[in-house]
Amino acid sequence: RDLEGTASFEAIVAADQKIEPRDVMPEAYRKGLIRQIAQHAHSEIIGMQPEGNWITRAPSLRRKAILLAKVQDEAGHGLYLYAAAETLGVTRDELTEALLNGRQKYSSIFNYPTLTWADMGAIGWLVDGAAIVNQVPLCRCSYGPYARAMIRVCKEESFHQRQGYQSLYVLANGSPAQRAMAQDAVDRWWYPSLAMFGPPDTESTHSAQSMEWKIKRFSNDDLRQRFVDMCVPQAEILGLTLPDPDLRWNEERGHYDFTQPDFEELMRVVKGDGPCNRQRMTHRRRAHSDGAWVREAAQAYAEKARAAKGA
Ligand code: FAQ
Repeated sequence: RDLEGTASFEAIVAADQKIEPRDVMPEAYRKGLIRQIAQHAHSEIIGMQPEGNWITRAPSLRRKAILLAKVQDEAGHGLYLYAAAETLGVTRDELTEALLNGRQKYSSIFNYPTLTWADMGAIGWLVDGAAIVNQVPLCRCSYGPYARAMIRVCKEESFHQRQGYQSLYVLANGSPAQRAMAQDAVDRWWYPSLAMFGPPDTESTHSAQSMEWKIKRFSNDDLRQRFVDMCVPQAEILGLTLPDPDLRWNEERGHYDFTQPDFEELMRVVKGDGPCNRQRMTHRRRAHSDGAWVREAAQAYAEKARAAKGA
């Protein structure tokens, strides 16, 4: 495949087969994938913080064990994704550095605060729900290592989504105060979750190229609509209201009409000016420098083991 060059790349993509790390690929494809996969990996790692905030305050041992496991899964997802990005010729150190110096981004959603326990339920239901709608099509993306990582990630995300929904269901059917807490969490997380899908198609800079290369399979707006259509009946079962007075079924379109999120707010948050951007990055920098001794110890151990093998 190497000798055939770019034409062969196009043939593989056209045939819906996978591009693998050793295949020749256009430089822009490689760079675009590094951008998206790295941003995705950083999101998983930064995404541990909002929920990490509630581990010590979970209302029962069972809920605590579940939340711990979920946050741990997110670390695992970050690691698969960094490994997938590394197959494109970047190192984990370079990716970490790009996050810490602000050259690479992470999802806007993790710059919002987790104010109450009900936020754990709302994040599972809405944030993991949005992540699944966005990621299931990525299991069929043209780059093999990314597509394969997504299969396992999606299986775990769907468990995360169900646990969040169940947790929110318990609160929604609990005392009036618990019910109010659940409604408040949904009110705060709804629009930031809709914004996770990115800018509207008319303003999405990467969509056309990414769809041509079969990295993206559906547009930002199509996935956002799919997510809304999925959430409305689920909200009814919860007995909670989605905070959009204009949300209604459109018989002609066969979809729900809804109010779009504030895309100016999305861009502000992406550029670093959301409610928790500074806190998230400060924490991440501190965790990275606090972990230096672990990296050094692992390196020293690996060198010793290598020397012992050679001896
Ligand atoms: N946040 O041209 P497009 C999770 C940027 S789920 C920040 O439309 P594209 C699981 C975009 O990068 C969250 N930036 O871009 C979890 C670009 O800027 P650039 C992570 C955003 O790539 C759950 C510019 O705007 N999931 O972690 C956002 O075609 C619970 C123009 O946008 C993924 O990353 C945003 N919301 O489409 C963990 C999924 N939206 O790079 C813990 C993979 C747009 O040129 C707890 N990624 N931007 O400077 C994707 O599917 C795509 O990259 C999109 C954006 C759909 C996010």
